[in-house]
Amino acid sequence: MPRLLPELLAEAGQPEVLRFWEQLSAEERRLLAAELERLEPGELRAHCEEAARARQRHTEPRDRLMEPLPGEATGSSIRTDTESLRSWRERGFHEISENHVAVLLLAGGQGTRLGVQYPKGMYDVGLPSGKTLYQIQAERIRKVQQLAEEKLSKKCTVPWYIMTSEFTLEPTQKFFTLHNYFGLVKSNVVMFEQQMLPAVDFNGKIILEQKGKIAMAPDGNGGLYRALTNNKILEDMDRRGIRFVHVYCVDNILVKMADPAFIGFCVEKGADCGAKVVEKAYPTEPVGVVCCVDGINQVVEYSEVSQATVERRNADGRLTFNAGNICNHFFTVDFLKSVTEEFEPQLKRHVAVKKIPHVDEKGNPVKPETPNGIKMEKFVFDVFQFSKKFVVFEVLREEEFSPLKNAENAGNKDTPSSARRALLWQHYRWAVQAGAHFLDQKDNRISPLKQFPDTEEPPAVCEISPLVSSEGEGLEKYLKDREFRSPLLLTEQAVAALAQGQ
Ligand code: UD2
Repeated sequence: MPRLLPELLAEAGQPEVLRFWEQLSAEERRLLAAELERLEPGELRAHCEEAARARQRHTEPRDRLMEPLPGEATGSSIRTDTESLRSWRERGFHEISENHVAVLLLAGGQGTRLGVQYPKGMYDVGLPSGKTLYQIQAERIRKVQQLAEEKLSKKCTVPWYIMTSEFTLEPTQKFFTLHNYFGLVKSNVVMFEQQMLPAVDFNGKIILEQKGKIAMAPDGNGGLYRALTNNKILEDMDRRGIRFVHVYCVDNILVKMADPAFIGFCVEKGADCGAKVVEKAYPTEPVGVVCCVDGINQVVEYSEVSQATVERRNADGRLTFNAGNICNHFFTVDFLKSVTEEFEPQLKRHVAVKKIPHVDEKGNPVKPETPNGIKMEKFVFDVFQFSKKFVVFEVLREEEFSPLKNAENAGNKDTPSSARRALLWQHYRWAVQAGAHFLDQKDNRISPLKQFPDTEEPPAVCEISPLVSSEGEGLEKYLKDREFRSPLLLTEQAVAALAQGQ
């Protein structure tokens, strides 16, 4: 046994972790030792003790302190005059063309609800093109760079930072290599790893998933701030001259990468932090609500609000807490520096009580039927409380939010098919708005629908490559007054052919 391991574990108050040591193979011992050596004993002890206490702790419900957001903190892509929208977009494109903007993907989650063994970004929701979430996002970055270059006649780069975890780093790297970084320059895609923490039982003891393996979990998407420091990411941003970062989560198929309107809005308002919101679809929708707690604007997560609060309505029938967080955030690099240098240790750890597979005293595997352990997570939005100027930007759900969370089971929302449908409806709308006519099996024109029921398939299948159009712009020249049979796959090659009148 490596000499320091027993000392390390005694100091952390966790000597039992080595109870099966004698039965482990050389390789199992090596892996366990490597995992343990990454953990600092003092921090490990604090983590385990805090987890056990947190289980006992009565979490003070914040409901009675919650108030809806004050109007002046909110901007909107829906309720704003076209001139303001245009000027925000121009400002956003200007910052992009100056190489001031980066995107940062939170991709360290385990995708437990979706039930796949690989990173969610590699998921193919069944689009005609077969594109995965990663490919769609990569192509949207290429397009926003291209649009900024065209508008401001300046070559530019939007670097893509991808936070992974022990579960997702290697497969993500391999996937990007296999696909040649989807046409992006490799050095502009920076992958880094967030920390993992042991899950503990209700007595504060580390759970062994196997005889030689600790049950580890990523430390939540708020692990971002620690990971930025550990991996010197802000230094990398400084070297590139980045000033603004668009942070987003992996599973929203409609995410607008480095959205110029959002970036421009936040910059024009002098914000150091911003969050995009959509109107909540139904009271119990699993999205945090952006609101004001005890005078401070922040997000209260869906798992931490009472049923009565989520169902509260105003006199006009609208939900009182209506601003749904879609995990699309804006930060200035200066603000991220203040968080990593000063505020990160103050971030609250949220407790998740889970069923965690483990081994019993004899080393036999057990799949618990009731919760038996605790995982502690930080949330990415918990830094909003430290902001000097926080703004909220309201966007249209059907244009910007359709998350892939759950496996395809009857009754489930936010599934592969709902994500696929959301994207295909959006592209169908864009095509119809650009003047396209779709034909049915008998070559009759399908009458374009005015209403868009998102539970049904669109009347014609149309998928538009992000390399062709990012928000429905520029399609008239290919589509206006033309007839198409379904499915229409509008790739760069297809539009080149259309441009030549074929
Ligand atoms: C997130 C938001 C919720 C709402 C919803 C919309 C948080 C804490 N909650 O809830 O308010 O906006 O998304 O879809 O942001 N991740 C990591 N490391 C981790 C855990 C998660 O990188 O340790 C990533 C994960 O890969 C994903 C994102 O964070 O891209 C959100 O994680 P989630 O799907 O677990 O969050 P969810 O749906 O509970």
